[in-house]
Amino acid sequence: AELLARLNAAFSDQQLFLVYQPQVNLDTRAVIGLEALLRWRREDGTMVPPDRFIPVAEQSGLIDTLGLWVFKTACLDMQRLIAAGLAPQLMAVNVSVAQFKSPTFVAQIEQTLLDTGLAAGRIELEITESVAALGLGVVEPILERLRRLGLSVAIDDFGTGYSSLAYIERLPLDRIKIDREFARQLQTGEEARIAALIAQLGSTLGLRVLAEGIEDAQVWRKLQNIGCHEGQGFHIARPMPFADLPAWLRQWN
Ligand code: G
Ligand code: G
Ligand code: MN
Ligand code: NA
Repeated sequence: AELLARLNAAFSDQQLFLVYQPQVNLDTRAVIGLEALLRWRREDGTMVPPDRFIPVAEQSGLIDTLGLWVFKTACLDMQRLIAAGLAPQLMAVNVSVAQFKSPTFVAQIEQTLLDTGLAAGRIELEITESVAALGLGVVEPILERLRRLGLSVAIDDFGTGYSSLAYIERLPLDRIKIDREFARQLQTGEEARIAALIAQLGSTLGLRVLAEGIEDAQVWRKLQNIGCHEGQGFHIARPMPFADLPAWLRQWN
């Protein structure tokens, strides 16, 4: 309850901001997207990790307001990059289950796109495997509506949680994001059997596959060898404030 009060205050004091992490094509090195990630810096300069405050926002219902602010800010920043001629194809925005199941979610997304003038095709929403718990009958119509608007949808942190192959086959998805645990295994020299299976699964189902957590050049190469062609991670770039993006995007290629 105390954290919630501080989070509410932080939201009105503008202590919350977004950082952006580039996503690249591992074969061509081209930047294909940016993932927006929420950050909270308290007045004394200390950071509160999203793993701590997002669950609090979810339980309190603040996530609807917060999530909408994240979405709108990411849309506006994407517009600024487009205007500067620096934007990659996609801006990826995380959506929590609590937001996703809200009856006004899709309408708010649609309205925000209208308000910001951003084309829906420039946005990818990242949902986690835990949306599966809502049931196919709930999830499928929401994804269909998002797709009709023109948005892409990725399943985030895939492979460690509550993965159901039936869901992955049935739902209208565009991309699978392999959980960073698998890049970590590759880094420590373990065999990449599961990651390879996920890459194959993506290719069988016609989904793009992106690996998270690439921390060195060897992992990058191993991922290519198992048929994974997209990635993000500290070896490419750490999540950075919007102000640092133009310089990074200009020097990358
Ligand atoms: O950026 P970092 O690795 O610390 O993020 C930790 C977790 O917080 C990740 O699982 C990420 O998906 C989640 N997260 C970061 N930003 C957002 C956001 O804007 N909305 C939601 N729902 N989750 C986020
Ligand atoms: O769950 P999600 O994919 O949304 O989480 C993204 C989080 O992963 C971000 O908070 C980001 O800081 C973190 N992250 C991104 N790249 C790397 C990496 O190469 N290594 C590690 N350990 N974390 C990463
Ligand atoms: Mn994510
Ligand atoms: Na993830």
